[in-house]
Amino acid sequence: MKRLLLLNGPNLNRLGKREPSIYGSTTLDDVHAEIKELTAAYGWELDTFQSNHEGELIDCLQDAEDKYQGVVFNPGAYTHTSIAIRDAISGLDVPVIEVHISNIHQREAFRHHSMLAPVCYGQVVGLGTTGYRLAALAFLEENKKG
Ligand code: CA2
Repeated sequence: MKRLLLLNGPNLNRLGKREPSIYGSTTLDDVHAEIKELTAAYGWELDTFQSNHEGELIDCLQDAEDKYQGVVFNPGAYTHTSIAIRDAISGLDVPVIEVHISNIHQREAFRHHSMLAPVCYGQVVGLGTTGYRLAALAFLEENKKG
């Protein structure tokens, strides 16, 4: 069975509970449930993981090797700072799509640059939590083609 990993970085456990004007009112549990339903409709399994700790995210990416057809990853603020996460993605044989709920290009200058985008398969930005769905669909539809 094909498998997708949905990975979220720091503070995203607070999704839907704080700052709804930026991040909306959908919780991370809601996102997990929605993507679970979507992947199941394609006959895929979904694993989810969220951590506020850089090393745990790196461990999770390393463990993803050979287990998944794709990773949908919102790295939170580590997007803009983490060479270590970039190295983990770069050394991984599984494609990663970077997702941002907000439009990072409309926000503070320090959010405009992603350390990770150059080593990711793709990027979805600024479409709210629908971005997770679109990233998952990219893998689901791409793999359907054989
Ligand atoms: O737009 C995104 O998805 C971000 O990855 C979110 C990060 C931010 O540092 C990135 O620049 C863009 C922050 C995640 C914080 O999530 C919260 C959600 C609700 C309430 C408080 C924080």
